[in-house]
Amino acid sequence: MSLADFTSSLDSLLVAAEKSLGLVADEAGLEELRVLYTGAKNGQLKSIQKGMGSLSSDERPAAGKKFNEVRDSVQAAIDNAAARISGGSLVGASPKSSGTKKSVPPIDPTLPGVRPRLGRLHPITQTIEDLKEIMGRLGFSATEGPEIEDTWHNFVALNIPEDHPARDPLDNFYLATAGKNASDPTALDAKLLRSQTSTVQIRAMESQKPPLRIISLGRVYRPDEADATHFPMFHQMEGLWIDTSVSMAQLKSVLRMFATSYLGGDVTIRFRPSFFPFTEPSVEVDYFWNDQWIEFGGAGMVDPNVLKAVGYDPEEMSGFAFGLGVERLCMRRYGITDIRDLFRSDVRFLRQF
Ligand code: FA5
Repeated sequence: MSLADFTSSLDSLLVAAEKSLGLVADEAGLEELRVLYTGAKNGQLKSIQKGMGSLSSDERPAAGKKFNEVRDSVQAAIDNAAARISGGSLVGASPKSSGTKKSVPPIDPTLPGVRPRLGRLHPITQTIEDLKEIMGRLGFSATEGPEIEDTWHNFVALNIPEDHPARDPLDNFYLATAGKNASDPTALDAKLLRSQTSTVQIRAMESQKPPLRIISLGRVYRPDEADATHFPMFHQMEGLWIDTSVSMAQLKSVLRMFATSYLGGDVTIRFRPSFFPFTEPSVEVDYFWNDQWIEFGGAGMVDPNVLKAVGYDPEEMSGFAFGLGVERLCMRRYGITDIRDLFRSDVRFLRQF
């Protein structure tokens, strides 16, 4: 066989294939034509391909190129016929898609689309936004402080002396920072992950003149063992109101108003006498839920020593401060009974809120 004969057999085959495939009307007929032209054993393409063996080695590259072109065109005609029979169309089908025996599924434009799944804010983020909104209405503006703190802001300025158990390395995440104070938690510039947002009280008073009415929401860290109401990383909302005559009665009213706004008018809260080095007198605040009292915060009148540490005059200024557990508030609001569920990153759980 000459190259010319080889080429003309392929041209004739393609003309016949395109004609018959353009007319075929059902799947059975299409299958017959597919076997006739491209059948692996006795298909017409196969038998013409065998003729390549009798061509000279100079002619073979051109013959192979021609063969591939015709084979791809036949396959494209088969694919188009399949799409036509099943009611779809092959938009942009390329001859390179040869080899597939499957027909392209028809497109039904009347079917509803696939609804994209919308993301949502984590319940703690939602809670933080809600708390800011409520406290904003009570006249508190939001401010922020760093999560890596020094011992001055986390302890010393808050009237927590060097020998106080709250400063114990076992109760805090001190950082192994480079420098001479790396291993000395008593140094004023030793660094730790803040254990409370009360640090931001100090930062706010250091940088602003009174009167002051701020809140600060953010993460805090303690090496607490995780259980249903404790987690080693959690969030607090700090509040601070400093003015010439702020009273404990105002503190209680603000916390009561806040609790009924966020948790609902039927929530029962109570104040218990307590102790914090940076407030005097001090209270802890509980809500009643599922037959028990659960503590959700600490509060009190800012200790004069704290006012002195930031350069305020305790004879002129007074104030109250509070620090509330954001998770405990979120749990009561949404009926979450185990804090750990908030941090398992299980979208099936988180999608509910
Ligand atoms: C404090 O952290 C004080 N800084 C609060 C304060 C601020 C008092 C201003 C006075 C003036 P306490 O350690 O009790 O207090 O923590 C406050 C709240 O954080 C707790 O009531 C609780 O709701 C929450 N909390 C404490 N530890 C955890 C924990 N491991 N996991 C989740 N929430 C916690």
